[in-house]
Amino acid sequence: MVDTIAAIATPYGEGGIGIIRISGPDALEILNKIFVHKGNGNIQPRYATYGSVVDPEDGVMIDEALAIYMKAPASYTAEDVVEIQCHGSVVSLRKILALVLKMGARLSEPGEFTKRAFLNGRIDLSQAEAVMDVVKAKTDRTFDVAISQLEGSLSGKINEIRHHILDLLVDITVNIDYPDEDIEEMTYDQLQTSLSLIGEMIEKLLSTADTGRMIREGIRIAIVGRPNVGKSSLMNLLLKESRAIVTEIPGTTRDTIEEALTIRGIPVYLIDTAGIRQTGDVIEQIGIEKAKEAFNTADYIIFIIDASQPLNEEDLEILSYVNGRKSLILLNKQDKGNQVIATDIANKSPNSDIIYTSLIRGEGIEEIEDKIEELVYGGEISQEESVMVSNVRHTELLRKSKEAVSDAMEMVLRREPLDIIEIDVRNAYDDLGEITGDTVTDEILNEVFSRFCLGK
Ligand SMILES: Nc1nc2c(ncn2[C@@H]2O[C@H](COP(=O)(O)OP(=O)(O)OP(=O)(O)O)[C@@H](O)[C@H]2O)c(=O)[nH]1
Ligand SMILES: [Mg+2]
Repeated sequence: MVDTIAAIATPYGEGGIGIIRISGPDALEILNKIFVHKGNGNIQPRYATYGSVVDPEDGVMIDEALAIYMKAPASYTAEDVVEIQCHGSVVSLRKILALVLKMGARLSEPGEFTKRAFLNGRIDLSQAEAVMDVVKAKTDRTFDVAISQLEGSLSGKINEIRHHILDLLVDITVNIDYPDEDIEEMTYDQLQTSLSLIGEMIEKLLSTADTGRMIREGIRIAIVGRPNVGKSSLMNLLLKESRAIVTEIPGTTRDTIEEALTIRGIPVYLIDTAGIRQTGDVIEQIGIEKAKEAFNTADYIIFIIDASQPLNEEDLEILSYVNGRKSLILLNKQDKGNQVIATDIANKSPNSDIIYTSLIRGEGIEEIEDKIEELVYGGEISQEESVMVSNVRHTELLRKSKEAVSDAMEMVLRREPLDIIEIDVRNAYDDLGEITGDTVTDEILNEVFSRFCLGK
């Protein structure tokens, strides 16, 4: 027995309109009890009807509203859905919701509308997850990836791979069950070919995971260096506003400053830090500890050196930590002279990119943004790549599936019996099924939908 759920679907606050959403077998009946329409006739599916919401017990009108009825299965949840559009007032929305609940609906849990859409087979699990990504997207690029997943791009790819695995499973099973029949015998060579093809397909999807994660979740970039090299100047330039205090006094920034911004469609959390040096100042010392913490937890480091002066010990010490991290080194203050050149530091942190900048003149910002873009797209994945794995849950399942394929491959090479190989192939199939929700436990479902907002 499915009950009828309701929730306020629009954000809490003032707005032109607000929407209460009802889904379930009693949705229309509840609407009819509380809605008095101005015209004649009944509420028609897919028409907006103007009227007012009235408490049937005392006849008191709550608000003017438009009611829209979407008849099952042509609705978001594939159940009967009613939306009541009233004024975007917290009071009106709360009162109407209370009335709807009094008429027999239950307050929905977070994500329950979307969960029903999934349970009723209208969308698969990865599409349901994409709904929340669409709602939460802060940049164009994040939004594009989420929309494409919602449209089923990832599901399509996963189903294609699962189809290949299923074909293989059928062949294996037939060979196990009817070894003596006159069917084409499965050779280990054939198995090997199929498994490596499947492995490659999974690998190709996995190769988009880093980029996908960064686009979905954003990247944390820490700006570090000794005092007075231009860290706060960079922060302000990238933010295009005067957020951090910039002075010629070393030790100006004492606390870490974190700001969210968008660079070329990528969500970025930028952290300006206190200049790292030996100091007796207690406050500055705490700031430096925080700077080190930001350094340790960042995805990407921008290390600034004042190139108008020779490298000092502090620079060299920071450089030794930068080495091995994904990082960009700026040789700043080019306008004031050039005491440090790329070759002086290249061997001390061979994998860092190095750029010459004059932040006071705003020179080098384009190149810095280029590097951030490169970091995210890795040079291999194009901006237009449509199928991208962005969700950590999906990435983990793809990895598990890939491992199962590798295990199966190992067994094939060792010429193990088919029924043993079959177990791993089946695992690979089920792992991918967890992405689309074909093979999924209630626990996972609850976990996924608990992260949704109310009314979605
Ligand atoms: N000539 C020159 N001066 C610069 C450049 N970049 C920054 N400065 C100046 O250097 C001084 C320090 O800049 P900040 O951005 O405050 O440096 P910081 O690294 O944040 O310093 P702390 O917060 O003290 O660690 C300011 O006077 C800036 O105007 C540059 O490219 N050339
Ligand atoms: Mg500063």
